[in-house]
Amino acid sequence: MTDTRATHDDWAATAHTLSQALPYFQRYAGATVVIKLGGHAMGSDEAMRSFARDIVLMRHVGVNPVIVHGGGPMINAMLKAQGVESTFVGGKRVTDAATIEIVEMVLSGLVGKRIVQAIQAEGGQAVGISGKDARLMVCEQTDPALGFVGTPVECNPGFLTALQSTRTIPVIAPIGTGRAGETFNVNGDTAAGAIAASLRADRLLLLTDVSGVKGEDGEVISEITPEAIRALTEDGTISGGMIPKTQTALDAIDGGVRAVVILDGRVPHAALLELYTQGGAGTLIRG
Ligand code: X2W
Repeated sequence: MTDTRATHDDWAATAHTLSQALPYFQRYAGATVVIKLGGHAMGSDEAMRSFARDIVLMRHVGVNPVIVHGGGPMINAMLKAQGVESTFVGGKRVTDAATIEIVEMVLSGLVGKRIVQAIQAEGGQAVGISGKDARLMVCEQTDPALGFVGTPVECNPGFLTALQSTRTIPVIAPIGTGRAGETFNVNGDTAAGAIAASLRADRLLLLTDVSGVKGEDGEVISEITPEAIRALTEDGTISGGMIPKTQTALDAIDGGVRAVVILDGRVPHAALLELYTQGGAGTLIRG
């Protein structure tokens, strides 16, 4: 026999949680939230299902979610299988002609469509595109030494707003087009920051594999200003792989994004925790 009292208590807790979330549902109704899903945060099929469910829930309560994904580990695996060597300089993959083909195939073909399928399995509607589609992200070469690595110089988000009117969730691979029709590989965080700025997004959530920006005491800082980030970077407290993320955050805020959150995408329901609970998650950066 099932313990109906325990079940009833569980239901009561769920109803309480839903009720508590009302002010947050109201606050973010109509907001544009760009979510960068890094390859390291994608994990298992179960984690993907849970992420997709959270995105569909956000859409359902009136948020306009825009997904920009990475896929570094998946690119590495495919390059290895094809016997193509790969190196990184300053956090960016040196991308020659053979590499860019594989990068585009993996990001636009495999990773993006996996996310689209996951969202649709939860009852949402999504389309997978890259920065090439509708000239969403026009790039210039970042540095000749990096080959086909691009820096976004112009974003045309009109197509994304058109998708919003049909409640369709865009899933964007960080591939850009050059003015002469080249294909560029763009760091996923950089792409998410540029797209969020072009949309003047209310939030940019960077779902990573770290819990947030850590201070001198090694503890995650829950809220920080751009000035404090600059100071912590100068004194070496913020270092290594965190620098491209904090730089993306600063650029996004300069570009008109209201706030950026760096958080651990491996934590179940990370995006919901951030938007719909008082505690939030990770590090909030606000100008
Ligand atoms: C990245 C694009 C994918 C990415 C790469 O080739 O790995 C550059 O380095 P994560 O999972 O977000 O790291 N591009 C230029 O950023 O993936």
